[in-house]
Order: sequence, then structure tokens, then C-alpha cells
Amino acid sequence: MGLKKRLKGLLGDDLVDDLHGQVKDVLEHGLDRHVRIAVTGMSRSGKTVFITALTQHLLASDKGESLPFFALSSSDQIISVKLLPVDKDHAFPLQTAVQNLAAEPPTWPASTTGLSEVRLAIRYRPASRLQRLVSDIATLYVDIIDYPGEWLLDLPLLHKSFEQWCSEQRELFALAPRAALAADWLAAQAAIDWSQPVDQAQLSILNREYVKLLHLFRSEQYGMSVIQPGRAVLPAELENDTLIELFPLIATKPAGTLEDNSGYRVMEQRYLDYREQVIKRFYREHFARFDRQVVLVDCLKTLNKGQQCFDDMRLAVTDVLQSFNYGPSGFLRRLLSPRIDKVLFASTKADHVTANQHHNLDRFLELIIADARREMQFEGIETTCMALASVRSTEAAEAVLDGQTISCLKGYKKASGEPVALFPGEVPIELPTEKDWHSQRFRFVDFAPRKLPMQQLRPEHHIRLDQAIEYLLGDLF
Ligand SMILES: Nc1nc2c(ncn2[C@@H]2O[C@H](COP(=O)(O)OP(=O)(O)OP(=O)(O)O)[C@@H](O)[C@H]2O)c(=O)[nH]1
Ligand SMILES: [Mg+2]
Repeated sequence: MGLKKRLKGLLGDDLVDDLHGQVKDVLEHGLDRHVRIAVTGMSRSGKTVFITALTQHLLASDKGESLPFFALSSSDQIISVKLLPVDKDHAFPLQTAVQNLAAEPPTWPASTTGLSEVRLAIRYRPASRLQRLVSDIATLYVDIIDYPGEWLLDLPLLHKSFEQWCSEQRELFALAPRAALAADWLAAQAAIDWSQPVDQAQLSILNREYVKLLHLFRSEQYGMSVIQPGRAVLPAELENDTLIELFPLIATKPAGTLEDNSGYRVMEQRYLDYREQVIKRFYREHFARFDRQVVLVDCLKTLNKGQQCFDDMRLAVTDVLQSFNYGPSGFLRRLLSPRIDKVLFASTKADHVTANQHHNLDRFLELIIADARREMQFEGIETTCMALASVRSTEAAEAVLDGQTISCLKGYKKASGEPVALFPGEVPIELPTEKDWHSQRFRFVDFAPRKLPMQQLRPEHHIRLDQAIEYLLGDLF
């Protein structure tokens, strides 16, 4: 009789299976682990604020005060957390962000214009007795990168031919608000015979106009999400580089054989160069290896701006998520060919609504990410939806209206800094009707941050950030 069978006779099946699993685990893993978290979100969705708050709370998590639902912290197992050095040109500007949030008056971080990275080492006392036989102390290394949301929208181009990209853009440019805003640009494109050689000066003019249109589409007024190529609006080191002189051809592909110097082929070549030299490099260096993912979505923005913004956001999120690798991921696979095995969809800025609306915000988020989530679940990976606020900037208050007590919020308006107390309204749990979209029913206000102290962080400084951390990391200790 094998040892395992004999032990089962003595100790029972469950206990022996459990022990067997743990021994295998320890032998395979050692106790130290490494996890890379993908923080994914369109521009202004809250990535930088999330990374700042998560890092700041984790650095203080040995005190066990601000993250009650992060079990490792609340059970006093954390010995210490520290930042690890990264290449100084790419260090996440944590200090600046933390100082600005702690200033008087506090301010939000600026929009991100380049790539940066945070590396954390969480040193802790393992809970299981078996793990403690190997070592009393273990370390989890956590890597997170931050980047401009605009660049994310380039990832889907990796899997698309120029023709596919143009055909998708054709559909988008047929819809409001793009169709009307781009009428002149579309007419100028249509007047060109793309099967013939095109003057470079003419291409430059069309490109300049296209970039202006992209800025308009993503402006506060329209809030569109599908802005491609991303480097056209945020070039960073590619400023003035011809690599980013790229726009889609909205007219259908010219028939017949096309010469290499035809307008169509010239634009197609630019697309291929951009894909190869900009997107592929970025993807290979920074996006190919992730173990866990947070997808941040600003649901309230879509409600404020209306159906076109909602549809565009849904399309962008679904498209972007197809660029990541999903699948169940054991330790060895994580080492050899990492895949994302757990995804947290988070509706950010939950402090813009009253606490009784958080559940609705979870449900509304599900509407936006339904298609993307279905595909992930098909791959057998774990997902969840959660409304959260990385830096809680409002306080709950009550008001009496027509003899009834209603829940309100108090805070400072982001735009003017003036104090406000308001009833922000309800979050729908179904897609708003045509009438609701047009009734200006949704007017969620942006708030200035409430001061986030550098020391003595408390649970009331965030909403559910601890649950998010527990979901993302809890099973790795
Ligand atoms: N009230 C509140 N507002 C938030 C929170 N997180 C983000 N915001 C708001 O959202 C804005 C954008 O947040 P960022 O973290 O800079 O967004 P981002 O995704 O990094 O944006 P890009 O760098 O442009 O891609 C902030 O300036 C705040 O107005 C939050 O937890 N609470
Ligand atoms: Mg940012």
C-alpha cells in the first residue's frame, strides 16, 4: 500500500489531500512569489490614483489599520512592506502624488504622459504550519506599471490588418458625434483617389486635421474612448516623428492592383510601421506578462455623457481586453508563460454616489463589461465586479426633503473647489432608455480630493480598496 493511501487510512481523505497539495505547493514554489498586476483603464478612469492609494495603503499595511478586509494585514501577519528600486527614468512618481494629496488644499495627480513602474516587496509571516516548516518569513513581490490610458487603445491594432482597422473606423465615423464633427475631413478624404500616388503635403494636412478631431472626440464635451492611434494624441518621445502620421482611410479600399506608391499602400505601410515599431515594442516590453488584472471603468462619466459615450466605452473596453492573455495559471505556467487568471472589474469614483447606490454601480458596471467578461469566463478565469474609491473624497450626510430623510454627499467641487452638499441621484441597474439618456437625468459631480494624510491612514480614506487588494492578492500568501 502506498504512503498516501496509508496516511488516508489514518487521517482521513480530506486532510491528506490538503497536506499533499500544500507539500507540492511548497516544493514547487518555495515561499517567495512574484506577481505582476495589469492596471487597465481608459484615460481619466483613475489608474494613477488607484496605484498611488494602493501603494500607500500597502506600505502602511503592517500597522493593520486601514485595510480591514485585507486578511493578511488585519491578522497582523505583515512584517513590513517596502518599495524596491526601479530604473530611475521609469519610477512611478509616488512621492509627488502622495505629497499633492496631503497638501493644503490637496490636488489630484496630473494626467499621465509616460510609462512608470512601482515594485513592492511584502514581507509576511506565513499562516499555514506547513509553510512555516520551510520558513517563518516569506515575501510577495508586486509589480505594477502606470501609463497614459490613451496608449492602451493601440493594443487592439496588433491583431488587425489596415483594412480591418479602416473598416471599423468607417462604422464609427458613420455615427454621431463623429460623423458631423468630421464632415469636412471626411469630404477632403473622399475627394482623393487613393489608388493613385498622393502628395505628401496633402497627407500632412489630413493628418493634422485628424489629430485635431481626435482631441475634440476625447474632450470633456464628447468623452469618446476609441481614439486611435493613441500616440497621435499623446506622442511622448515620438513628438514630431513621422511614425505617428497615421489615420484610417474611410473610403472603401480601391479596387484592382495597387502600386506601392499609391495613397492606399503608403498609408497601409505607415500603419504596419507604427504597429511594428511602436505598439509591438511597447507590448513586448511591458504588456506581455501579467498574472492579475484590474480593469477600471468610470461608469458615472458614461451616465453623465449619454449613450454615445457609453457605447464607445463598451467597445473600447471589449476591444482592449482581447489583447491580454487569459487562462488558468498554476505556478509553473506563471513562470514560463504567464497568463491572467483573475480579473477585478472596478467601477472607480464610487464616492461620487451615496453608499446605498454602490450595489447599483456594481450592476451598471456589469452592463459595460458583459461581452469582455463572458469571454474570460469561457476561458475559466475568475472575475468579479466592484465599485470602489481609491481616495474617498466625500462624506455621507442627510437632508430632509418633504418630510423624508434622504442620503446626501458633502465634499468640494473639483472644478471650483467650493463646498457642496448634494443628492447625486440614483445609478440605474439597466441600460437607460432613450428618454432617460436625453432627460439629463444623470449629473454626477466630480469632487476635489479630501486630504489623504501621509501617516495614520484609516479605512474611511477609501471605499473597498481593501476588498480589491484581498481579491487580487489574498490567495497568493
Ligand atoms: N472622487 C474621486 N475621484 C477620483 C478617484 N480616482 C480618480 N478620480 C478622479 O479621476 C481623475 C483621473 O484620475 P487618474 O488616476 O489621473 O486617471 P488615469 O486613469 O491615471 O488617467 P490618465 O493618466 O489620463 O490615463 C482624477 O483627477 C480625479 O478627478 C477617487 O477615488 N475618488
Ligand atoms: Mg494616469
